[in-house]
Amino acid sequence: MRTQVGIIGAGPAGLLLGRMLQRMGIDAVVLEARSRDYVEGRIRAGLLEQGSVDTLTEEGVAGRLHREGLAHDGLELRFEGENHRIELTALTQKRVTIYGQQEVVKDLIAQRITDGLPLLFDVSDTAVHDIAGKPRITFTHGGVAQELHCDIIAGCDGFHGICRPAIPAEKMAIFDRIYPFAWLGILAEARPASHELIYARHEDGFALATMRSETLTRMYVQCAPDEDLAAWSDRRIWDALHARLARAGLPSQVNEGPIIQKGVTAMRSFVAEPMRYGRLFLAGDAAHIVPPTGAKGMNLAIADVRILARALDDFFHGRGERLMDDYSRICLDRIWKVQRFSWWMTQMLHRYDADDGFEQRVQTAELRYVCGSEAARTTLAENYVGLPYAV
Ligand code: FAS
Ligand code: PHB
Repeated sequence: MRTQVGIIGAGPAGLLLGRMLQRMGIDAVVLEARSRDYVEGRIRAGLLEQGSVDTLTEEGVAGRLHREGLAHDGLELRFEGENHRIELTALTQKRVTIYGQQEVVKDLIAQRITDGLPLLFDVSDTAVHDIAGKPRITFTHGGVAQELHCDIIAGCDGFHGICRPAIPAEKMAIFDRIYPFAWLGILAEARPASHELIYARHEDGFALATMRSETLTRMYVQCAPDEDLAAWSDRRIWDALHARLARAGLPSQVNEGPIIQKGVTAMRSFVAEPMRYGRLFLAGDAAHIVPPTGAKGMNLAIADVRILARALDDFFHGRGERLMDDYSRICLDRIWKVQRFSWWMTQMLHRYDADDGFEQRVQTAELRYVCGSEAARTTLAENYVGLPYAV
């Protein structure tokens, strides 16, 4: 097999890159280890920055997003029983939209299949070769060993993929922070606690009330990093949510209902530099991980592939390799700003067990400052709705 760009991974990064290249007249093959049902059923991110919505709209894959997505103009910070609204749109003239990552993935897969473009599920034994020269991808599909010759390989295979490890360790710098807690997330058939997101800091730990629709609520509670899901009965989860999201003197807003999905998400900040080696380019979680407190993971993947697609457009259409050479630097500028914001939201809102009281007081002071200062609220808002794109 031969193509211009071999894309490994059919998550948001790989699928959106494939769509962008298609519209630029560049051939690509997308290889995915899992089944279509699996990738379309994976519950992950839920919030899209304004830029991500605009990008998906430009790429002609946002029809359902505009019909079913929930646009938000604000979010709520809750601590010490007080509620403080951050007026995102009034401060930035931008909105955020709730639309599950799996819905984005479904829309991109449907578009690629409708267009009859190569997207292979259930591939195995994927390996990259000669990434500094004439790249090849070998893999097994349908029990048959295959070889894909390409000019460029896009490593969109997530944190546990094979592309990042294919870059010689001595050529990479790794930056890694593992937080001393995780999130236990639930999906429940119940009305959301509020029409906007609620980020709550509580002495028992962090909680987040978000949603997927008017009748499907998505909620998270801080838990131990090695939490045993079996230790959290439905009752215990609901009790923790009622307690951590409580407003002084007011009834709980949390609506209970059948929990249809539970999972524990580790909290980590990770960056691999650079994001390119020869003809291999990393994008999305293959290169970086952010704690979900800032709602940035999927949005950062979209920002990466916007730059990669434009770089490959220049390369394949005779406009040179300058953007390819600048790819990593441009991506990393945004990535580290987003890492900072995600780390800042995480350290401001979570309980640190090792704390002797100092961090807890600094957290309270920070939250009070943010809620009391329009400049500070604007800073939070402009990072949350999404920083301007460099390209
Ligand atoms: P992805 O991991 O989505 O996609 C990579 C794809 O590559 C996968 O489909 C995988 O099967 C495939 N692959 C891997 N190895 C392969 C191989 N060898 N050959 C072929 N294919 C291979 N972000 C938020 O903003 N908010 C959240 O609440 C949130 N929750 C999350 C919960 C979990 C459990 C996880 C793991 C992540 C969460 N994230 C969240 C982050 C998440 O949304 C990522 O940022 C997003 O999926 C990044 O997209 P991709 O880079 O495309 O990687
Ligand atoms: C979600 O809706 O899953 C979500 C929203 C905001 C976050 C994290 C997760 O910060």
